[in-house]
Amino acid sequence: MLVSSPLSGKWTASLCLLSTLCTLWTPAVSVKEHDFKKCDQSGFCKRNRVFADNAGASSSWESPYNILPESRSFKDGQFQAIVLKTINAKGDTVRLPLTVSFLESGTARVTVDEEKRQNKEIELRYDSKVRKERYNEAEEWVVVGGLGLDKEATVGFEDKSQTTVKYGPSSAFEAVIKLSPFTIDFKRDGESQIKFNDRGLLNVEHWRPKIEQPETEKKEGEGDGGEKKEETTLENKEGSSSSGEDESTWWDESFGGNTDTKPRGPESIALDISFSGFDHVYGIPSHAGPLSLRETRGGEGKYSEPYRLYNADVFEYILDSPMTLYGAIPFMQAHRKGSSVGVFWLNAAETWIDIIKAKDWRNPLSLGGSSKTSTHTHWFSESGLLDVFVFLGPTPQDLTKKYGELTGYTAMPQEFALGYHQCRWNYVSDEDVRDVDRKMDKSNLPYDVIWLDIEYTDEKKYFTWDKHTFPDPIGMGKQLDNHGRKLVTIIDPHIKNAEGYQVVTELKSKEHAVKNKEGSIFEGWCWPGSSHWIDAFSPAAREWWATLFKYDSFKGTMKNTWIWNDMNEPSVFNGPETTMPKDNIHYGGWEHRDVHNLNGMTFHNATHHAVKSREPGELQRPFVLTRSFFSGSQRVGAMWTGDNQAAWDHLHASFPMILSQGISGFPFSGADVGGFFGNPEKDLQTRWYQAGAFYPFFRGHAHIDSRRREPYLAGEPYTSIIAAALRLRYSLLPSWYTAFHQAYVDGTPIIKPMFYTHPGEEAGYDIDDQFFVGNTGLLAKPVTEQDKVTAEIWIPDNEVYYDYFTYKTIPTSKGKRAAIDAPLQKIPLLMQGGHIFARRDRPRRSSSLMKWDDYTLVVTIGRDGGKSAEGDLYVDDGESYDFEKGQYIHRKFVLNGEATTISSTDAESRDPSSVKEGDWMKKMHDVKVDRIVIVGAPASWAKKQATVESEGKSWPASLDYSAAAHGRASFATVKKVGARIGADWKVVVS
Ligand code: NBV
Repeated sequence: MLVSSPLSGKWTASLCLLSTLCTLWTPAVSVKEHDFKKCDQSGFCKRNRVFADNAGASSSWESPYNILPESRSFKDGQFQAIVLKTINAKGDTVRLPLTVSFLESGTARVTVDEEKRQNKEIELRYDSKVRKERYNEAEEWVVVGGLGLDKEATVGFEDKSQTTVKYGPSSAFEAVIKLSPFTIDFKRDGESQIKFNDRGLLNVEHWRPKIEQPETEKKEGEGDGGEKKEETTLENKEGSSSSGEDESTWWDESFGGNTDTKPRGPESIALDISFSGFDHVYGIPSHAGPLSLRETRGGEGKYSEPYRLYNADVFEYILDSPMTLYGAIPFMQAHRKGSSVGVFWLNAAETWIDIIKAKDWRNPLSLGGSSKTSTHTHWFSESGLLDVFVFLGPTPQDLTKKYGELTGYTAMPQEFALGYHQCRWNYVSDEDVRDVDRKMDKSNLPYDVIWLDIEYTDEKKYFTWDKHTFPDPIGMGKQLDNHGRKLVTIIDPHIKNAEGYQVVTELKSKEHAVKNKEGSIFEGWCWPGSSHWIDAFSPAAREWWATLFKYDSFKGTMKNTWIWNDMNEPSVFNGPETTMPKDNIHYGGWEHRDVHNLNGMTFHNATHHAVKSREPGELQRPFVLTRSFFSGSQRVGAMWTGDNQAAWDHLHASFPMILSQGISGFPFSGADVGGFFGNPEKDLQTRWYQAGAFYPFFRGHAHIDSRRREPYLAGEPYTSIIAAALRLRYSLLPSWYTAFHQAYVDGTPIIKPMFYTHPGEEAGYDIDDQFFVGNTGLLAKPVTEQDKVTAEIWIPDNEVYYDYFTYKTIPTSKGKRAAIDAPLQKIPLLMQGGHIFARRDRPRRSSSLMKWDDYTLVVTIGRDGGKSAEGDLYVDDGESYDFEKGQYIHRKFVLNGEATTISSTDAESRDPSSVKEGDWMKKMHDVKVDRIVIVGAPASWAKKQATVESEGKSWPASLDYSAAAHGRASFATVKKVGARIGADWKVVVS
């Protein structure tokens, strides 16, 4: 049988039966766009766009959705009513229960369901395999808190046309719910921010019986990539054929040779959401495009397709595109000066989002009469509930915090996970791994983790090793452990369908696999050839999955082995759009269509819990990387942006993508350093390492067909420049870890775009190639263009900025672009005045070897001349969950220029006696602040001395002062400070 892989590689099934040869396919140049649907090839997308066009074209358009006035009730923070949808000219209606919940957090939630109808024909239509209701379990996977109802919310006004509810902080928020047609206007301080159904595009495709027609009228298939398909033309009982609706895609729908049987027929939900007065919207990752989202209905500089969220293995993806990628976070933020608001569309089915921006007309004679832009979005999902959370800000920080309250914050990773990861498809043997490990050391290249891709297995049978190439995995693991290093092995969700393979035998006999539409185990093609897929929606399947990771089950793994989940969209080579048929069935009788975008997260989650329970009383925080994700995935690990290319434009595209992840609640993200496909030129590889040193997840990776490119192979000067980038990352690890802690506490992104840090500066709203790192004041703009030797960094405020490496004061001011020298060996990196951040400067081979090293603090004097600077440092054992029991150090550093002291106090004002110190905290008594570097130190310091006061003692420390020269700022170094990092101390300069 010939299988043409939608991954656009060409190989035959017979080759893949000999699975080691599976990799002999030839990759194509770029993604085959026609392997993935365009909107007009996806029935519900096309129908909803047409719906919008018809509505927009008619001046008399009226949304057919009205609230039944007498159905309204309001109790304990919840408004409930029945929305009636008029479905035909006769005036027949369908009842849609509406709930608007006002949450204590100030977030509102709007849910529209479909009332189950006593309709025999509908009942008969479905056999027992498919669940007969709209999918309503996304919340169980995604939402972990923040659902408490706001009992203070009150009805402010009600009459026969509307109900207005006041809610939120100081009742400053308002939801004006209009009855006819049904609309909601969300206001803050009386000003409209977000409107639902303002354009009348609400569309709930109600369930209806399928009337089989005699197969007389056949027509050519639509939307199947040009192939012919046979399809019965159907007529709908409720008369909508005469209403002009396009019914051709209501039932069976074909694409690329696959037919989706759609047993429940059309059931999409759609809504227009307008952001009043906002002309920037962000979020809804993952897409390879700009951070500030583009318009999608054509025209210059605009896309003509909607943004799509349908997790897929989009091989060699194209850039600047709204095409779907591997993961989906349906959280969108709108931003303008003075206001940030957002919506979270909780739906796991295929989703598309149109964006248009329009000038609002305003009477020029009225006050504030200039026209402003509003962003009008239109969301459509193929099935499930309409379930939308509304956030009224007003700051970007409020949005990330409130969204995280619902979906959870970033898991606190082990510290090693922030180090450098060395990966390739594949290290060919355990000896190869040991060799790379030795060579990294020999070349003074720090790293923490080495990775094994699919070739380590015995014929792609996960949980096994190829005995010829990896005869001694334990010996390999031990060598790595000697330097505190880890191993990551890949485990994918497709399980090889092979005789005698225990894992597949159990998967089948215990019924833990995804089923096909007939209710038998689904079989498809992936790396191992014929495969089955674990159904991680099933609790029993997840329990079984956990047994496979036990050390005595997955032999050859050790405590320093961690896991990589790939292909979990899921990728199915012979499936529609490289994934599973939508009519497959999951645990609970839900169709794959309903849960598709959750699939990757359930698998990632199952692996996370499996690894966490490898042995009783497991103490380490798991590390599991995922390719596919959904809202909530941040709670269980890291993600990367998939199969990019060794090309400058892919390097450039990585930052908008990672910044988008950050503001969308999943900041632990990175892109393959060096580019997955192809062979980077040395300068590209070098620049990519400099950029990667600023990815929250920093991993070099390469395709099996690419040339070996471990950084020691680059040769000089490249290897040394890459080593410097790695060292920079390692020295700043304390600050990266502190930033991760902040993300864990309140969802703050780890690298932050300009609109997030400077929400009042409109010129920064489009900027997505520079960012601040955590709370350090470090402003980076890694070079992502070939032959570029200067970087123009946009300066967002009137602070003082210093070059990180030269201490040169940057002659600039707010709103200007400062030209920074950036020859190949230099990363454009500035320090904003007014901060204090921590480093560990001693070069080591891995992060765990730095565990007991002393700290350097860097103080940057701001434009107030040193009256104040602040920063913090969070440290814990970097491995266990003891931090949850208070076993951590969290310091706040303050420079107070009046009295010229730099002090360290507990950042959370904890009483030291409240925590009984465990082993790690005790050992941290030996860890000190070694040096403090003060960049921009006042000239008066030239003649001053430093005294350290801590724990009832005081002692002198040497203070070296260097005056400003040749554009370089003055700086001072306090040496051998010797105060404990965990104690209160003060350095007095007098
Ligand atoms: O497992 C092989 C690769 C992996 O290296 C890559 O990082 C993933 O994104 N995997 C995809 C499967 C096939 C890629 C063509």
